[in-house]
Order: sequence, then C-alpha cells, then structure tokens
Amino acid sequence: TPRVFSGIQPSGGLTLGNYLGAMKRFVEMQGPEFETIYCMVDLHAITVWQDPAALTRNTRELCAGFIAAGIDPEQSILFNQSQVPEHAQLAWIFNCVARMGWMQRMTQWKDKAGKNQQNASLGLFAYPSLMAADILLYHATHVPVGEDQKQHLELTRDIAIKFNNDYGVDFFPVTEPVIEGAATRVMSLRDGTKKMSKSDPSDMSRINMTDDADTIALKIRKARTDPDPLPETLEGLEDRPEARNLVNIYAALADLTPEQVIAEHAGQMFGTFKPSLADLAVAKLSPISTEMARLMDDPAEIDRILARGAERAREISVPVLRRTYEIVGMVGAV
Ligand code: AQP
Repeated sequence: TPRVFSGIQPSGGLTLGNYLGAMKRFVEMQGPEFETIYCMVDLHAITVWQDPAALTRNTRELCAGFIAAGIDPEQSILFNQSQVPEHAQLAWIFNCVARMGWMQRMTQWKDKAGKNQQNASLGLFAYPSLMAADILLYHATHVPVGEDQKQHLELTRDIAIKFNNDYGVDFFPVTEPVIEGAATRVMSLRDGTKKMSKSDPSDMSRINMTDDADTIALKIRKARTDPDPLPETLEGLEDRPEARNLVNIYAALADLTPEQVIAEHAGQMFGTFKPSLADLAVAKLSPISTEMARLMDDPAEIDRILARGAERAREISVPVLRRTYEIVGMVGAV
C-alpha cells in the first residue's frame, strides 16, 4: 500500500487554515487505500523561538486536535518528531546533499527570515532539508499539504533524485504533493492577500480550532469584505480576494465546490452570507474543539499515545536510516 506522510508544527494553536488545508485531508486519506503517518513536527517549530512550556502544551494540544478531527491513532501512526531521532539524523545527511542555492530560493525562508537573514536561525534555513527527511524516512509517496508547501515538496524530490544519483542507487522514491480541496490556501480574515497563519499577530485574522461559537461568529462578521453582493459565477470573484476566501472556506466546510456555493448564494449580500458561514463553521468546528478540550484533560494519555506512535514510526525509520548510512559508507551501519 502507498504511504502518506504529513506534519503540522506545534508552533501555536491550530487554525482553520491548518484544518482545511491539511488536517481535514489527512482524515479523508485515512483508510484502506493508504498507510497514513502523521507527525507533530516540533523540531520544525523551534526553527523560530518557542517558549518551552508553550511548546509542550501546543504539542499535546495538536495531538488532541488530530484525534478530535478524526485521526485514529490505531489506524494511522501518530507521533511527535523529536521522539523519533532518525528525522534529525537523516536531515543531516540531506544537509550534505542539498545545495545552499536551493534553500535560498525558498519563499518561506525569504518570508520568515525577513530583511535580516543574518539573524535567522540556521535551522530555519535548513527547514526544507528536515522536511525532506520526514517524508523520505518513511518512503512516503503521497504528501497532503496546503498550497504554501508545494515548493518544499519540489525540493524534497530534488533531494531524493540527487541522493539517488550521487550514490548510484534507486533508494528514495519521488514524492507526489496532494494539494486538493476548495481551501488549499485559506487567507487571513483581515487581508485577502496574506495566508491565514498561527503566528499572525492579529487574532482577528484567523479562526482558531479552540475558538468558541461567539468568537467564530464575531471574527466572521468582522472579516474584511467588499460592499458588492456575491456574483452569479465564480469569474465574478476575480480581484475580490476576501470574498473569494469566504466562498472557499464555505465550500471546504460544506464539502461543496466553490461553484456550487456561488450557485446557492448568488446575489446575496455579505450581511446574509456571513451569518450562514458562521453557522456552518460553528457546526463543523465545535464538535472538534469540544473533543479537543476533553482529551486535554488527560495529558498523560496523550503522552502514552505519542510514545506508542513513536515506537511504531521507528519500526519503519530505523531500518531506512540504517540502509541510508550503509549507502553513504558509514562504518557500523550493518
Ligand atoms: N492558510 C492556510 N491554508 C491552507 N493550508 C494551510 N496550512 C497552513 N496554513 C494554511 C497547511 O497546514 C499544514 C501545517 O502547516 P504548518 O503548521 O507546518 O506550517 P505553516 O504552513 O507555516 O502554518 P502556519 O499556520 O502559517 O504556522 P506558522 O505561523 O507557525 O508559520 C501544511 O500542510 C500547510 O500547508
């Protein structure tokens, strides 16, 4: 069976962007067709400063989020990255395969490092190399992600190809990004040109998976829009990024296409559309947040689930790393 791998950073609370762009897709891919492996990528999170206590709490809360959204830790392998040391070990090998120029071209690096690149962490620069290790350690072929991760996945392919060429092997597979659904790029509620993000300083820019019903409704009501009604066709949303974003969110939550949403709501003003969207969002998200809160009452159980997940992950990662070391020529690898 083909293998799916993906991860989410415990760098803050989960957002609606993470849910629609990634987690909802993870749940949909869980089934007999794929072996599914999902990871809290704490090593990625610390590429920018994380308060230690917050990192611990966010990692457990993210695990609760996975389970509450529908990931079954028996069926999928669900674990925390730093508990499987092979990720960091393979990343080092890939740091020696990848080229500086490849990393320099990454838009996430440019965005997150900002103007003062000299002051960004070395880890932030090497982020895509660790991500390649995450994926290739499991020989995963399918990687569900939001649109923003497409470039990193292309780099994962480049690393796999270069490793195979350099060492004359056919060891690492070429991975396929799975970027599907109506909301592969959920935008900020305050600015339709910026993606919704955990680390945006404005809490009004995002919907958090832990927001209560009133907060969700308030954020949607206050979301930036334009004064025009919803158009008759999707083309009418070109150059209206905020309107397009709300339609996409509606579609993804309702499991419809944006075309279907437009067909149902054509001609509506946002004063009418926004309350429908808020009701839909609350109906879909509050069962998840209620379940997250319940799971968070028992952190010891979450830690047990993560420990068991790490054990299962290592059944795959240990032999792959050993074989990699052997290919590279490291003494003691066999
Ligand atoms: N706005 C988004 N729309 C669609 N998908 C999104 N993802 C993130 N934001 C959106 C997808 O969620 C997965 C996990 O993302 P991540 O936590 O690893 O990192 P990120 O992309 O950097 O997410 P954030 O929320 O913006 O975190 P910070 O602020 O810490 O950088 C990925 O599949 C991503 O595509």
